[in-house]
Amino acid sequence: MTSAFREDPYESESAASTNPQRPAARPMPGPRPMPAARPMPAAPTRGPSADQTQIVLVGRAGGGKTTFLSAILDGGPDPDVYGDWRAIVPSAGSALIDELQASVEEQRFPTATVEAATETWTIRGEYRDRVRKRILARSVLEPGEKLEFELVVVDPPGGNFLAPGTTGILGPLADARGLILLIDPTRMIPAAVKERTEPGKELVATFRYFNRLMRGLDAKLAEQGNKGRLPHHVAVCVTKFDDPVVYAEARDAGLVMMDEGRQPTVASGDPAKAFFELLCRKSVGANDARIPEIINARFRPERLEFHVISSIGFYIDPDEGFDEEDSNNVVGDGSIRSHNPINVWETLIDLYESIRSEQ
Ligand SMILES: Nc1nc2c(ncn2[C@@H]2O[C@H](COP(=O)(O)OP(=O)(O)O)[C@@H](O)[C@H]2O)c(=O)[nH]1
Ligand SMILES: [Mg+2]
Repeated sequence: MTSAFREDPYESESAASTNPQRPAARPMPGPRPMPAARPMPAAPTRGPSADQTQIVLVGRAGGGKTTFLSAILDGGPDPDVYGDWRAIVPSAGSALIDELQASVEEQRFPTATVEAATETWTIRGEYRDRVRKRILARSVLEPGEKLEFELVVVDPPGGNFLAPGTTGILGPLADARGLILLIDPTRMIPAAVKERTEPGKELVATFRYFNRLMRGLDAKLAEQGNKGRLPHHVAVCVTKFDDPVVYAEARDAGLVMMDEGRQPTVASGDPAKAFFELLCRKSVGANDARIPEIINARFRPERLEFHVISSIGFYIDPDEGFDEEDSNNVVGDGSIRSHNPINVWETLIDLYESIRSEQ
């Protein structure tokens, strides 16, 4: 493929990631670390639904926004670590919810978003009872805390991020407390880009989406009187980790470990950040190498989090468990074999907690 990048945002998306190349086996280090302990908050003083935390998903066309939402709708986080959480959608339903539900039931990816959807979901959670050590070395069981917040779901076609000033998305983005910034590695890793780009089509560089979004957001907030860095809490997420090309890249960089023996993962925090930086540095789009430094300059470092996620996860055989030789979760026509999302709910809850810790 040539290195020319085109302006048209609506490049075609390959439906399935089916790379026949199998990565070589390599031993993986120990179990997943527990997330850093958060201070136990005092009993909430406000009514549960008073929390209007707005979190918005941001990412290029085909980057995995809608599929991320289907994993939120269809699942929950690891209950041993996070307790019980679920998403409650408006009872009136919507075209987006219908499509997400149909895609889950039919074990396929949601269809490409054509019309921007903006709706509010309620995220409700209850942490497990926690054992706390008190003075005099006595262990005390504290009841798990109940939480509820609003997730403002803005799911525009990714192309809207190329012209943010005219497509009405800057308002919700400027109002949001949290951004989930999806980075699609299959539009960066040369082998993946080559495999997926149709002849005659050129790739819109990730940097173009990112740069226009940043400039638009900066301008909008400056109009509202913001000085200095952007105020958002940001979860930077490398998506599609289950894709064989993406997995191989992370594994070859020595960043993969087994998640409690279940399936491979890249730990959130420094390892995920290292993978994100490596992808930007090696990307087919030379300008993508600048994305990490721009993120560091635009947002406050203590409000940045890094995750490597997959909205579908790897294929896990119900009897045999994970087998690298048979781990491709997307087959043939784009059917999804099993539902094992990695770090999707965890990203959402961690981001919410990061916002809440400053409220
Ligand atoms: N392997 C894999 N592919 C994914 C994943 N999420 C999205 N995709 C692929 O990317 C395509 C676009 O995803 P979508 O969620 O519609 O992206 P959006 O345009 O950002 O909403 C899907 O049709 C899938 O082919 C994932 O977690 N794993
Ligand atoms: Mg979409």
